[in-house]
Amino acid sequence: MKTNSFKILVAATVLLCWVRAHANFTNTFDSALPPEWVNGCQWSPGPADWPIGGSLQANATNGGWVLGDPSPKCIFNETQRADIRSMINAGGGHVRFSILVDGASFNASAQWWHINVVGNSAVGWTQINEVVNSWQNAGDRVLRIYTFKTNFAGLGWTDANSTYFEMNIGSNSDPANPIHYWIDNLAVYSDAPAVTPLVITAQSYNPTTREMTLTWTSEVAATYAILHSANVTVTMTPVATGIASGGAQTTTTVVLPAGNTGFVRIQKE
Ligand SMILES: [Ca+2]
Repeated sequence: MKTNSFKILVAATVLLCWVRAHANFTNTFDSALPPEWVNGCQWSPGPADWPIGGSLQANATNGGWVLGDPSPKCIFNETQRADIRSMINAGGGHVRFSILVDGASFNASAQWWHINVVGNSAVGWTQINEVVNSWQNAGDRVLRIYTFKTNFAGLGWTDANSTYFEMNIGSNSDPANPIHYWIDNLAVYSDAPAVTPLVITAQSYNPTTREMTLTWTSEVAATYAILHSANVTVTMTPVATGIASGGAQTTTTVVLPAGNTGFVRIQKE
């Protein structure tokens, strides 16, 4: 007796499948100095008027050019290094943090002061001078907040194979005037668009009507096509195109061509 079986295989395809997911990370220094931060810094409850708590504080006892071992240095740990590599691959990598000073950052003298930032990696030492170039009036107690932001290239973080990533933050001032600034709200992030993996979450097939209903994870505002072929050796042809995203998930029903076997693919257009 001849049996009439029908086999359908389904597959999901994303056109951007080589784009790797990337992970951002932050540090708000709320309760302790993270172990990756070494040299010339300590945990601090933060400036008196800083409403969001603990910070990292530079604690060099001398002024002058302070950059490198006497100044705050972050040797990003392996988890963070993996995240930075993923962001280099994804593109759009940035580093942002706040630099804070108030009266407790300075001695009683009126004085000039600068902040400099350096990235280090396999690419080498990459320095950005005078991200702050400011003046402190004698006796000024006011909290001031400066936001530093650069893309990864600004720190030389362009080699996704680098085995290390470091950042140094340093000050420059008169040698008699150490600068006890704070650092807070470090964010290392990529603004590259996130890629939603296309995963089929439900499927059903009615061999009488040849209707196949598929549900998959989708991206808002994307459109999708359903392709079909009788076997994998021939080019798949669309059975439906321009299927509007239903949001985080999309469900659609298509009528498949007649045949005892077939392959179906969902493709982001
Ligand atoms: Ca904080």
